[in-house]
Amino acid sequence: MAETVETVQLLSADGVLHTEGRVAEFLPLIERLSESTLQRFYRDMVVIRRFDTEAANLQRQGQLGLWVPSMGQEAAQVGSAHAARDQDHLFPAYREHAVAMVRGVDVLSIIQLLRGTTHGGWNPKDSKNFHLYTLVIASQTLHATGYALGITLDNAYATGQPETDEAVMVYLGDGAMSQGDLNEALVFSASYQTPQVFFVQNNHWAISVPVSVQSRVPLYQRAAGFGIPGIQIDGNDVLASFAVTRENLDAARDGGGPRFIEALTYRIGAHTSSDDPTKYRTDAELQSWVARDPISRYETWLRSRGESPTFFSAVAEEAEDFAADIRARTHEIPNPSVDKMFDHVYSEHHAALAAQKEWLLSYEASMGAGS
Ligand SMILES: Cc1ncc(C[n+]2csc(CCOP(=O)(O)OP(=O)(O)O)c2C)c(N)n1
Ligand SMILES: [Mg+2]
Repeated sequence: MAETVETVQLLSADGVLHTEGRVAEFLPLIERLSESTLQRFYRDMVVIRRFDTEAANLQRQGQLGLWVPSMGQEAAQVGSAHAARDQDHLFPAYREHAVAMVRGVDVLSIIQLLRGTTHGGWNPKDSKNFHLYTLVIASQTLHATGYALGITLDNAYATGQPETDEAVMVYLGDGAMSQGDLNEALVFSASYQTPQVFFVQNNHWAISVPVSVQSRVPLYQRAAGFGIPGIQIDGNDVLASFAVTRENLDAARDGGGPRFIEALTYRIGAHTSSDDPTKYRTDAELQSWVARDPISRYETWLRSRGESPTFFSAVAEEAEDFAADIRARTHEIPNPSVDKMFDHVYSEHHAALAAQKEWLLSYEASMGAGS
């Protein structure tokens, strides 16, 4: 039988900060934050939501092949991303637009990816070790654990101590919990006590399959079977997401081995622009999550502690400018030449590929100018 679940929530759905019970252990991490950091959480959530709607519109207008909405998951992403330290390595799935932005990725790169003009998008070395999007479900968990294992080994040779400077965080979804890759990553991570956090955004759906089918116990409780401490948080609470992730990443960094966080949240939009969620979920369920919106509860809290109305209007204006800039730059993205797809298949010259490239170029040329 599953044990009783205690979800860590610092901010209630109506924006009141809890101070009693288990949350007390996390409050000092929030109390230490500067006003500008608290403002930044709000700004990032609002800007990325506006980006998300703009990108969805661009997809409907034929500018993108596909869009993957992140609406509703802003608090889980913004809180955890700010909890990571600059030297940490973050491995995303494909919906972590807010994490990308916080780590310094120009999110136009995500647009380019879904427009099909780039196959990678950004260089992790230029974006505070935010690694590339991964569409093969849960494969990034193995990449992350492999990287974390490398840190462990380097550290063992260099210092012989378990503490490290760098930690790793991997983002995955509730559906990814059912993949073999994730379960292998958990085994290796526990065996070798890698400095890493598994951050699951349980948005309750894996396309049309509800999490209730994927797991008969709360997802975080599975971690215990691997010998990994697990915790469940209200993923729509940016403060809980920040504080719990900060504590767990630092524990992993300090030699405590891997940690597992399940952030309860909800995908307000469709799985992708190719999906119609009205076919498999009820409006009542959707509305129950809209009522627990991550941005409005945080705004209520900021206002209750005296944040000025001009701050909120400035952020709204910034979000509009951000979206307008994305739209303008999307229209300016150049089309890559057709032979570009061959460029990074092999690191060295490959005769068969060269022949294919030559064939495609001559075929294109046979179409005449303007093809
Ligand atoms: C190995 C693999 N199997 C199937 C798919 C098709 N697929 C794409 S997204 C998805 C659902 C993933 O759900 P979840 O892990 O909860 O992430 P979410 O999309 O909800 O963020 C599936 C099955 C895939 N991309 N890779
Ligand atoms: Mg999911």
